[in-house]
Amino acid sequence: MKRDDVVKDVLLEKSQKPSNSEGKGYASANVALIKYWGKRDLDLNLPYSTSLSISLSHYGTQTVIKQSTIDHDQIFINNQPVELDTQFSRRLRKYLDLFRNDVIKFFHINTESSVPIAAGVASSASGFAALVNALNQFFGWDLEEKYLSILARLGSGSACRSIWPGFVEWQVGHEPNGMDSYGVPLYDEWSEFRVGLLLIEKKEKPISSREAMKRTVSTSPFYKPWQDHAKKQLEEIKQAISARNFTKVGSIAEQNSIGMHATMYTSWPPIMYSLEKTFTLIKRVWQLRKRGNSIYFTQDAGPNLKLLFLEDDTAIIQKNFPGIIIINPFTQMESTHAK
Ligand code: 2P0
Repeated sequence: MKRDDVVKDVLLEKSQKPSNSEGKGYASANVALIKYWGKRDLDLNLPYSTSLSISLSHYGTQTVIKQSTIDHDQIFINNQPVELDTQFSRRLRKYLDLFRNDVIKFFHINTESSVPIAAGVASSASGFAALVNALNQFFGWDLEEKYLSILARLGSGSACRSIWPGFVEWQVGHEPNGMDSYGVPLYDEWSEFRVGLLLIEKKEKPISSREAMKRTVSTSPFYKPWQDHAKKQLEEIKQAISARNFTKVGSIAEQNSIGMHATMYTSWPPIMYSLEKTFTLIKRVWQLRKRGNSIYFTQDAGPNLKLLFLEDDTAIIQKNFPGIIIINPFTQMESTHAK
């Protein structure tokens, strides 16, 4: 099953002609508490297991798309033109190939992001989800969120969770075409829940998630046990979220993340996204826990850490982690603009 076939299935008889002169879309970044790591289908970004994330409200990507007035794509980041042969542009243009037609051959895109690109802070997730939202408005597809999620997944797996705010479960699905593998919101509001972003390094990562996942699945002897454990963790964390049991949510998320990094470290050749600073900060989290503070961390495919804590611990967090960006995932979004 190819990506083009999935797009055809999703769009069916939808118009190829844009309904609007431009389309705008916003999507939050998301942080996985139960991680997606490993694809059963590399083309369709279908995962081996269900993952669960929290979307980061104002922290995300805003994209505006329209028809290009010249005979190639025009890509801008924060209104600055980007070369078409960079890794970023090539990936984007390949994705846009799925949506070119007789009417629209080339696109003009401006994307503004509060998320550093490719530093393990889910920039591709908010980026592709925002792009799908923008395309939906531009073409006037009026798609159900389930289908927006499927289209976003074709750009980047984790993007399918960024279609919704709050806690989102990306269901693994079983169909070969992936039509049952998309994000579903949990609808659990938790106003005291906080995520802190510790940006250690903003540079591009040394190995892409895609390559790292492939290597982990094919070489780590601990991949399968981690997956089996993650299934239990998923059920436990969902119960803990609905019971607002923060200690349980934090400890399951931290264990799941450490387990994922252990599968990478036990791959061959080994993969390690952490830098020395990452370990220093992890130890600081553990010290604070020893002192009785309910603070946990999770780490994605990069050296940066995301801290999980409750509102009451904000002052302690700020004192111990100067420069941390604190996000309230359940704050009301007044506008769709990235801040
Ligand atoms: C996640 N990560 O669940 C996991 C945890 C990083 C570690 O999803 O190849 O950019 O585009 O499907 O989604 C990062 O991988 O990978 C990721 P692709 P993606 O958030």
